[in-house]
Amino acid sequence: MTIRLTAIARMFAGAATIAGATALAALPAAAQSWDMPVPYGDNNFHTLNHVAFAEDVAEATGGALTITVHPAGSLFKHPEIKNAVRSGQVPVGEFLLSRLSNENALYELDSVPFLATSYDAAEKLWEVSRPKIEELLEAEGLTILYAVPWPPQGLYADRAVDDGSELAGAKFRAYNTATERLATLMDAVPTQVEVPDLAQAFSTGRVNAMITSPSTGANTKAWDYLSHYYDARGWMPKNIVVANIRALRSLDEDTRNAIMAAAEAAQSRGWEASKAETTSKTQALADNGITVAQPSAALKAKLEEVGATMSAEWLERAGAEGEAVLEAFNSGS
Ligand code: PCA
Repeated sequence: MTIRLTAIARMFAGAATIAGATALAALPAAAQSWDMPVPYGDNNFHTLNHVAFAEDVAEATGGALTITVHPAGSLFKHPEIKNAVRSGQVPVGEFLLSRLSNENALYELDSVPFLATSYDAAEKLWEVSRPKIEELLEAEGLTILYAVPWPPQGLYADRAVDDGSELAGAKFRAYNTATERLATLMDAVPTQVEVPDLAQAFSTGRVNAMITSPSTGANTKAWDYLSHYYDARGWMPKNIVVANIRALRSLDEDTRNAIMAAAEAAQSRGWEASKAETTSKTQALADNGITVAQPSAALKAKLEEVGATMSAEWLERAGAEGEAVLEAFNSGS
């Protein structure tokens, strides 16, 4: 996975000219510090990847730029992070890309069930959808630093689920519009809960089922309140790290280059970490007493039926633009 440097170079062409014409540009830049709000906890592989990114930047710039990662929505809550970066309250931040689905259906493509369920497919999906997503974010003054998928999404419940009917009426934890819709189509009742609030929501009975990764299940000790995990491999939603373009432009060129190089490394490291988590965290669920199983043929059929409905609904919302991206995804493989 590589960051497309051409787009970045284009973005900064103007800034370089202005800086070059200024005597001040020759002065050494004062040390700067950036705050980076992220939604997930400090034991999560995405968060650990951001910490390594920050370390890389500090090292490459000789301490000229230090980035402080604020985990678990501690600086800004998840729903506020994108706007905090857009408005310049913070220069950089992370969020789940598909949370922006109400702004444009393309943001939600990675959460359409059974479209891309392997890392290779997820990579291709990102390649074909990235240019449009980049354009949409740039129009808001944001640039993409890196994007990393969660491991494939599986079904957790406090009961055995043999054909899906067991979930009728269950309180189903959702993390975006797509998981809300999925819950409704499974005849369950969706409730949005952020990961930092998950353990409490389960232990107080606010929810009793969810679809998420083995990582999130293990990070939140799902074995304390859930009994079954079905490795359904439904989709692989991505977290995205964006920076405010004005904030990037305010840095000298060396510092900017250090950020872009560290971002490229973070993207590769993140995808590898995600792959490793798929195995290690599924094992952790089993080791801690969760019944880990493949979905039955009936459950699979039910999930696929729900997925087909959601794909059709997505296409309708995404229109010709979405269709073109989907065609590119389906071609040549
Ligand atoms: N974990 C996040 C998003 C997808 C995932 O695997 C969550 O459960 O909110």
